[in-house]
Amino acid sequence: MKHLICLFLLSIATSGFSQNTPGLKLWYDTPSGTTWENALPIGNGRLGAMVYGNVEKETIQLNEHTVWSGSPNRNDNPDALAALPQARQLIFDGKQKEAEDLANKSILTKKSHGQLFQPVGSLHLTFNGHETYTNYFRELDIERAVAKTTYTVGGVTYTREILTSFPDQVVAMQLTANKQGSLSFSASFSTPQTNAQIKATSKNELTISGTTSDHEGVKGMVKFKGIARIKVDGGSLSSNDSTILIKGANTATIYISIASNFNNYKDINGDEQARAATYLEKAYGKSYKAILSPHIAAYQKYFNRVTLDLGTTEAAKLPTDQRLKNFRTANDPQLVTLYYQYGRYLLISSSQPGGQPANLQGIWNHRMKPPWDSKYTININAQMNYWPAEKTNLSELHEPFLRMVKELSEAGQETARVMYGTRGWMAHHNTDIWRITGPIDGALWGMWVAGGGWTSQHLWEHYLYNGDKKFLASVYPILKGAATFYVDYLVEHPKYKWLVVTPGTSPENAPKAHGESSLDAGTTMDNQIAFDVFSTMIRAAEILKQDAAFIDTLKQMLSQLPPMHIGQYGQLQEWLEDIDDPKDNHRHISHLYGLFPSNQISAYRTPELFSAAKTTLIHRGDVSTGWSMGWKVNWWARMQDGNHAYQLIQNQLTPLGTNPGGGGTYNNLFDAHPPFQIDGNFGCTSGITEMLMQSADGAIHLLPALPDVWPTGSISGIRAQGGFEVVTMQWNGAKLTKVEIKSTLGGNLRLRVPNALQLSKGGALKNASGQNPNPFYFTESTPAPVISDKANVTALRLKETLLYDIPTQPGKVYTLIAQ
Ligand code: FUC
Repeated sequence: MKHLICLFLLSIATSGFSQNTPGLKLWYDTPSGTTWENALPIGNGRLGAMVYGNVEKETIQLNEHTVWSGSPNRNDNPDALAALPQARQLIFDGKQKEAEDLANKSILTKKSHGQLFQPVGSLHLTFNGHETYTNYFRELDIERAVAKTTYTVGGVTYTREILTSFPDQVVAMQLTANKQGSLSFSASFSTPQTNAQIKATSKNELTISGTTSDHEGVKGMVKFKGIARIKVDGGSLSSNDSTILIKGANTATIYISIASNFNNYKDINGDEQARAATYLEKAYGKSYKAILSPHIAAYQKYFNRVTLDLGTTEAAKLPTDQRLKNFRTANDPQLVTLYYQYGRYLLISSSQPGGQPANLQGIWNHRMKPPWDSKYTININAQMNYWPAEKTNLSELHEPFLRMVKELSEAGQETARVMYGTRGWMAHHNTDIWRITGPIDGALWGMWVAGGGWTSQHLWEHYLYNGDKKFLASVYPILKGAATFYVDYLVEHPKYKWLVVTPGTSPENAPKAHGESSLDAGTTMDNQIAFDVFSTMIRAAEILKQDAAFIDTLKQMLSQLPPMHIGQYGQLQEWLEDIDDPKDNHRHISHLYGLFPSNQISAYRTPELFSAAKTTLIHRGDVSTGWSMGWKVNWWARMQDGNHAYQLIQNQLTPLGTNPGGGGTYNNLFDAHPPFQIDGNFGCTSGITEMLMQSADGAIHLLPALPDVWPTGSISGIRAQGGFEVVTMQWNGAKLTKVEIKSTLGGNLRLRVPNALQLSKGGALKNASGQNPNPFYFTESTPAPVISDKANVTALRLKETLLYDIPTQPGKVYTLIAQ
């Protein structure tokens, strides 16, 4: 305890001095070697590169976001329609295993189980004579989106800087030495692609041209072209078949352009050659410096919107991999800040408007057959990638995901019609760049029908943050289509008479009581998603004054969905039957969708469910796969338990191998499922925001889950629903000292805070009660739960808070200080 107090004091003492401390950099005093997860990621949303920082043999591994195996294809299974009534009957008869067998035989796809996101290749630079070196240092500066490697050989210091330019759409690398004429190296390409050619096309240009692979019966037809062109100052350039030699240069600049023929999920008639050449010609005319500044400006337009200061300690002075090793025992709040901002860096770098959404590995992959094909798992992982988008002020970067939802709504109409005989649209648990919507992998995983329902909620979330009615009107048909699928797919449960999704699953979990089959009727997550799909659709229709008759149908059906159930152990039931195993520590806790990202379970409105959610979280335990721990940070934040949320951050921020049976973090701060999966990075970044601010449950809750280790700090730039932006929020001794909130849309600002505040210009704040009149904070009533007779449910004791209402006007900033 004494030790802890000392740590707190140290943290208080040094907080606020982040300017003088290591900035937002990942840095190391050793090269990556052959370990891809040591290399540093750079990206511009379309191009991704992993920079190894090796001295004698440098590798820059390259990706382009549209380089996927296969070509436009669908994977519906039309046999499903005939099998559907029998599958339902088997489930209602308690023969889940037989239903699963039937689904495997007649509902699962007979075609592609999804295509592969594939690498383009790597650029290799060989520096003969650089085997022995001193003063080694490499870094990724996430304030500038530039990576750097520097070292000394024979008294000469060599420096390499590399970026993936946002405006110029090329990878640009500059190599310098502090002595004229010292740069001599060779450059060559390699690729794991089997259908590709590499050649030197002139004394300073290398090309790589290829077509992606066939996979699962789908012909590989994405053509890609990569060009690396080198410009030197001094020295000489020459080439043989496939290698460029640079001798005695003062500086060298390498421009890498990559493009594909991909236009959209239905069209691959683009001209990859012309595209790659156009980007290259434009960039090649510019110096590295001329590429650098606009790149930094374009990046900082997003990145600089949010700053976070949790204090800093001596621990921050060590290289990043050392800090990761020490994090569990050291007090290193600045590592949390770094990790938080790294999540934002990764989203900016892997998801840009007009491009593809960040996939399982964002945009960084070196394998021809990456884990889970590096595609989009939409029963959690792809959504998690976008949890930080709105709240960390990167709303525009949500666009690739939102467009994917639109494309799924197009592709998924046929799936809904052909497989289930419904109107509307749906998707199962996975998709890829071709927007497949059929069920894949096996019924245990694939027989989940809520991919459309859940992803469509991101459209609503985008509206709630920005209040753009035009946007809402443009996506209204997608919301309506998602709801229409449910209208047709729901059936009456013969025993309980509720309307249930069946077949459905609680993602990837299979209760022993059901013969370890996941197929069921009315799983809690399916009910919660149907609840959200209907209630958001009703609200969208009311806002846009449309479809009155349809709203009546939805309201009627909404009231017939199963309520949540609290089971014998006081847990939130995962299934309609009370069959949860309190020892089950499955990574998916899908029934807590209702706690986060949804808001059906609330500390204030549904205290029994809130208590049951906590029991469930405790049953499932902490250590798990990386993404599961990331989700748990958000859940414990919603439980208003900052110390437990922090414990999950500690679990996540450990080197891989530290958590027996669980995930952790690689040296480059990539999340480890394991293997690398980027969702955990994004999930944790969202969770850290949720610890400091939540906009849910009818109010903006400030410091809802502050852990004891961050008694003092500040954050600026995060956003809340209803167009509110936290211009700054400062706290000291776990009490808010100053809060400035900008209202962009006007409306009532309801704040829940841990200590009494007043307007800075003087004047008391009005205490709030009842439903928040601000429509962006409307809370849907959650039906009363069904509670087992055996359950002992007591409402949790909450920390005391104050609730204020402040009327706001668009464009105005409201400054509050502690009383
Ligand atoms: C889901 C998860 C796995 C993994 C995969 C990509 O299937 O259950 O843990 O994250 O997606």
